[in-house]
Amino acid sequence: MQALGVALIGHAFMGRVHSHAWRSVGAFFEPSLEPRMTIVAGTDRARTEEAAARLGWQHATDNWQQAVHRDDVQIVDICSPGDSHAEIAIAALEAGKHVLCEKPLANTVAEAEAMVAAARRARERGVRSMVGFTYRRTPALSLARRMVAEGRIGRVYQVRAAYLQDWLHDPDAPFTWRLDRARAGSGALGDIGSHITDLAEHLIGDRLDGVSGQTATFVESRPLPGAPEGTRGEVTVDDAAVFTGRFTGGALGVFEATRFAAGRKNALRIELNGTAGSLAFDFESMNELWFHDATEPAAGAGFRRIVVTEPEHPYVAAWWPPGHGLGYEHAFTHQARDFLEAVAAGTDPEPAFEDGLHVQRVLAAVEESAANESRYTRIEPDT
Ligand code: SOE
Repeated sequence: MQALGVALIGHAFMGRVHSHAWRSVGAFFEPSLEPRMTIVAGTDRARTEEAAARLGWQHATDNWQQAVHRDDVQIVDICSPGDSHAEIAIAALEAGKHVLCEKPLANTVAEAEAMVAAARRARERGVRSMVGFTYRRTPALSLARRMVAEGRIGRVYQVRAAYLQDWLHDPDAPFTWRLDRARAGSGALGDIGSHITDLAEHLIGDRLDGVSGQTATFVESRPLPGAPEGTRGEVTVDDAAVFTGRFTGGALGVFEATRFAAGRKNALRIELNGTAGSLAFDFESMNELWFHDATEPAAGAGFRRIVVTEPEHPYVAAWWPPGHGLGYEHAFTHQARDFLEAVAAGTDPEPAFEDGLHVQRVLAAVEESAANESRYTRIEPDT
């Protein structure tokens, strides 16, 4: 079997879960190409060497350019903060390397456009690219898409999507790069709002054609780790974002992304209501999909729970016997498998950079709408 060398850029949370995926994909899926965990790049040499040893990478470097341009590297996997995505992805594509890039694709629409242009030029030379909207590959959500495509809920009227976390609920939770607009692009909106935007569109197979949004920053500064006691970093992104939108096919969407939903840890919830029924999912119970068949006689109808652990369910056959559920990390292994298969087949993996650019446009439109008071209809105060 042909082996392809992988260079991982970044080794924090996303780098660790991607490392797990590259390590496990061969053992469970027998992909047509074998990924070789060639090199990991970070910003600090000692910490990157330690990460390489712990996560299973052959080499470590504090110079991403060096990793990208190695002759024994054919895939570049970008897990670094958003402000580095465009530069690394474009350099890698120009060097003829296939690119998997974490979401959101970029920090701005302009960067995402440049990345799409580079991806298109590279595609003509057989070089593949993909953006990591990984939740698409959670089996219950892949099943939901299959059921929508099969017409099980009919024409979709409404989408209700929320991504709720609470890791910033404590006002003294430390400052991180994710709270710095220059590094992260936006806050909850881009980090987790991007996921539900992509997912809603992917599940119903339709695009948003406009949005109306509001954003808020509830805690304006936070303790700066490593700085003298009392030093605080300014939060320059949204803590929460809400928006509504219309899909081109006529469905309505309601979206909510927040890091302040006390008690909600990683509650990615999505519900679809259609002419023939409804589907509902919550990542906190990720092996379950709820389905209501509105064509059944009303007396016996109601939401029923599908436990998505059968071999007939997407991706599941490669793992455990029925009932032995999967976790957060498994979708990343599915993503690595699908990426490798597309490279082997000479086809374009999905979601493409074009999908990432479209989501970037939605995020920018939400911010523009939120900033534009003239599009905000005020309610007369009580007299
Ligand atoms: C942090 O909010 C985060 O790690 C996101 O960046 C990921 O994309 C999501 O999978 C989990 O939450």
